[in-house]
Amino acid sequence: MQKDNILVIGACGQLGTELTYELMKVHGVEHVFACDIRTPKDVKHLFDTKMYHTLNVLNQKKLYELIKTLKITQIYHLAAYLSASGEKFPEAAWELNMDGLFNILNAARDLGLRKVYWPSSIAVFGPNTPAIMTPQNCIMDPNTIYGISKLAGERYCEYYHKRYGVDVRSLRYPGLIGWKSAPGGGTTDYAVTIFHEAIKNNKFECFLKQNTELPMLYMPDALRATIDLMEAPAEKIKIRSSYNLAGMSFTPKEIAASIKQHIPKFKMTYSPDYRQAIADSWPNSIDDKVARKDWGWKPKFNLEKMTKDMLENLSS
Ligand code: AKB
Repeated sequence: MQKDNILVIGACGQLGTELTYELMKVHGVEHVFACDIRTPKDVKHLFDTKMYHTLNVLNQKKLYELIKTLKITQIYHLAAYLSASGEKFPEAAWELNMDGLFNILNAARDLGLRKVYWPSSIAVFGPNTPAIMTPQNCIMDPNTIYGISKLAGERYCEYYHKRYGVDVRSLRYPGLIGWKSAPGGGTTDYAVTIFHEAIKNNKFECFLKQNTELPMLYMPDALRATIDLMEAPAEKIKIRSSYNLAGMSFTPKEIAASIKQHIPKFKMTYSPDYRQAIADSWPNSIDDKVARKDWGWKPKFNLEKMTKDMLENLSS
């Protein structure tokens, strides 16, 4: 059987960098291509320039050309503005998040791609969503541009699956935490920066209040969930909007306490900014039983295991 050729769009981001390398382990180095808006010169510390291509996903003509030239059969489309940067640039965020997705869904339909992955987020939920163990289906009233674009995107994914048979799959990521790549523009980013600051300076000023509980997921779990979902037989994928996905939930105070177990001198202060309102509109915890049942999802990391792993890897 012909091997799949994979294109990762938004490959220089927090998830993209790690996912590209994980996909190479599954599909082989020569079958995975990374692209992003940056020039090859700017990303040579991340990728071998032979497998890297500069692409603005809003340029449909170039996107279609690249898919044809590289004989791409699967796309992971990760390029997006996140919640905090989306509030700074709402129009640009809407354009990238929506038109970028349309270009990918249309390419899948027009060029016959085998599969598409597109991430959604807990940002699809809003102030009237049940905040504790948020179910798969419930009131969804996001009040950030990012959340609104992700919710609209979910509806489009389901529509393209039903109407055109596009095999599109998606996960509603919580905040992602990893040590290999830096996040950018998210409300949950504090939970990554805190580790770097704890190691460098033994202190961190958090932009959220101490008791703001949010759902989070450690990167090895996020990578496994993404690849397991994409490798699952199509008939197991019953949800074509996006699956709830959970790892752990914690507050800034709890993650600080967990870090203090390893770095007793660590001190946390709080100076909430505009991101507090975004966090307050999101769930505290997520019920992911549908993902568990449909394709066997199960997280491996809790707060303690993640803290130990993050500190060990960042310190070395
Ligand atoms: C953000 O904080 O915007 C993202 C997300 C939860 O989707 N990490």
